[in-house]
Amino acid sequence: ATLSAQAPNHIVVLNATAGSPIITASQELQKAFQGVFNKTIDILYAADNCSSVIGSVKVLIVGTATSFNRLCGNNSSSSLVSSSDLVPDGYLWQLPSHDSSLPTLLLGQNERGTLYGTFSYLLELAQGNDPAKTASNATTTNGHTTHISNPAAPVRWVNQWDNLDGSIERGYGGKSLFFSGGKVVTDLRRAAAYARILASVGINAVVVNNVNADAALVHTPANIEGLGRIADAFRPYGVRVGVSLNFASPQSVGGLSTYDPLDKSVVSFWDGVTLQLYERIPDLAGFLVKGDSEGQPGPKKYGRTLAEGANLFARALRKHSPADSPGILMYRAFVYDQLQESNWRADRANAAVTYFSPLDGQFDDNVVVQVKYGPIDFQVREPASPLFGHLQKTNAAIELQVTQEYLGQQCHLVYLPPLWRTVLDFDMGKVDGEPSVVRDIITGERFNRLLGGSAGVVNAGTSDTWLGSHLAQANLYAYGRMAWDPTAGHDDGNDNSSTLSTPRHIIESWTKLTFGRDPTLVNTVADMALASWPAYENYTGNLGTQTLTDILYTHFGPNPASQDGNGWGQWTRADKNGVGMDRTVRNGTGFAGQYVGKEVAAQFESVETTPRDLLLWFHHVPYTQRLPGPGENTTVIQHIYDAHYAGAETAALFVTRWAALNASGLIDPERYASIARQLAFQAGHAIVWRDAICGFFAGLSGIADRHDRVRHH
Ligand code: GCW
Repeated sequence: ATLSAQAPNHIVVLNATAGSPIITASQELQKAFQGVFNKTIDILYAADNCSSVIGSVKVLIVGTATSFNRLCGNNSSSSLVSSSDLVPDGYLWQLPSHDSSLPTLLLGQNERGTLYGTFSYLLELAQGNDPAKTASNATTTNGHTTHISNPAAPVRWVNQWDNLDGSIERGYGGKSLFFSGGKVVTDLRRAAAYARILASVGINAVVVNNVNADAALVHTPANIEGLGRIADAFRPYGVRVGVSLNFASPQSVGGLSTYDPLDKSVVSFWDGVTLQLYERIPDLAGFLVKGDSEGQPGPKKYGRTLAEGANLFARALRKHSPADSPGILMYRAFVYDQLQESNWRADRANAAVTYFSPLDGQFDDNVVVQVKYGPIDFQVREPASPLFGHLQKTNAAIELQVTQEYLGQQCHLVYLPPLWRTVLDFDMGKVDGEPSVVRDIITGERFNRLLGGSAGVVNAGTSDTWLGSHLAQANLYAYGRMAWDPTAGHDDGNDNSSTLSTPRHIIESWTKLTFGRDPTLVNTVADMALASWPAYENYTGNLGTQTLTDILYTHFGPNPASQDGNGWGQWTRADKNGVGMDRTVRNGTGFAGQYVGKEVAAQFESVETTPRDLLLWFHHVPYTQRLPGPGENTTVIQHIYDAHYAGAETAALFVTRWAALNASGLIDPERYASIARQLAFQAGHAIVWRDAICGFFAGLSGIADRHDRVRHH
């Protein structure tokens, strides 16, 4: 009852033009008050002053802080708000105490910020929370509570790996929302609905096409027009379009004899493309480029550095974008060579630092180097990429993967925030006496950079569930929350009353918003989610040996034998005596020495001080090696058996936990059944995994399971 009292008599929109995110914000409020409190509330528009609309009546005002001060600041029933604490996309709420007649204010630093402030306000109401009470860093003075929220970083992007033919690389949720048959689709209503989802969690741009970019995308006026239509569909939600480019386009579609980034004709080719794009999309977010990686063309062919390659696009963007918000060039650090496995010191994990560290300081200011969280490729466990510590004069963003490529491809429940936290909280070690934690590096705070942030590979598609699984949506929600605040879900041991202070809080809030607030329901989903990544790690590849899935093509299901014996470089070096990659400086690939902090490098140099989770990532050990560190010091081989059995048992428990919800009727039949089917598959597949991995290692090592469970041929 107290909450529904928060519904105003009128919603007042300040100074907004048609299609502005502010208008969207007012419509979302109207929809929500109708849906949540069953109240019909009208929208009033205030263009030049707000005295006619505020005063005696209870109003909720949406707009930018600047317009508020200009239009309403001198009104008798309101005073100026202080907007100096807001950064672009940030917002403030000013919430009157219940007996006050002051207006409720939802004000953004810019139009996008207004929408973010509105959504986050509504997310609180929809969870049954009183926004005035749950707001962290809120101050209460004469009759109202003020809460300010700023994004920690400007880059909060999504990457879609959509191809022009409508397929999505590593997409598990249907076909592309944007492309079909080489063109942009006509009906973009689903694309707009996707932008709404993204805006609700603070995402501000989507790169709509695959990093393995089709050169033809930017080639025809029809496609540029199509990209423009996507941008038009996104704009009311404050989501901007970004485009992946193919380095070789000047040659393959432009008819030039070269794509050398220093060649004048190449420079003017990209100038032309960029100009055309900005003519149609004045708020284009920028470009994303994958060069010299996995067969993609790049600057190396012409003996140019990756920085010269990146700056080519950055300069075209700089030239044609608005000076106050230059287009951003995201340049992927995912560059590696195929190596000879017979060379004990060869290591794909070394590549990013080898290529990018010498270039630190050579990238233009509007370049952001986009670094996958781990040095290999979205594995179930990796140490954070050491490259983060080397980008001290270069803007950096972290690349996370919401699409569960190596993590069960949406057929397995794997709740990812705990994995992401291990990377965001990873300390690269002391540089000039100060710690260098990944979350502080990507926000630009640690090395004093103006740009930085997060890129999440999402791959939503035409599936009713967007991602191909109801529960996988929690990862998208969490991604947005963590991109806005990379400390979200970081449990610092203090109960700072933030609603998102642990990974559990994030999943609880998502569950309330998605399924309802019943405590049994919320606890069940949260317990399962939090157990899911450890379980998946247990029944796939534990101790840091990577996922052990089929590496050659599908990246789905167990195939431990596929890791080794090829040039992909995701080796485990499993043989009859032992397993693990020796990445020490002393005797291995030297990867451990890439961490800028000497103390971090030293920790990984010895088996005794390496965390168990990463043992086989850093060391090649005999199967009879005892596990280091606290806990049962069983052998490596026995741990492999035990973990796989434990992981599969946990997956089996999900099925019964979920079934209990049906018995109590806490969830609608359709979603209940869909999730039940997924969990049943997962439980079965976990056994397939368990037996494949245990059998493989039993056969190779010839060492029996102490509990006599493992069979092999
Ligand atoms: O993880 C690998 C994927 C490729 C992907 C590549 C990349 C888009 O298997 O499908 O290509 O990484 O991130 O570029």
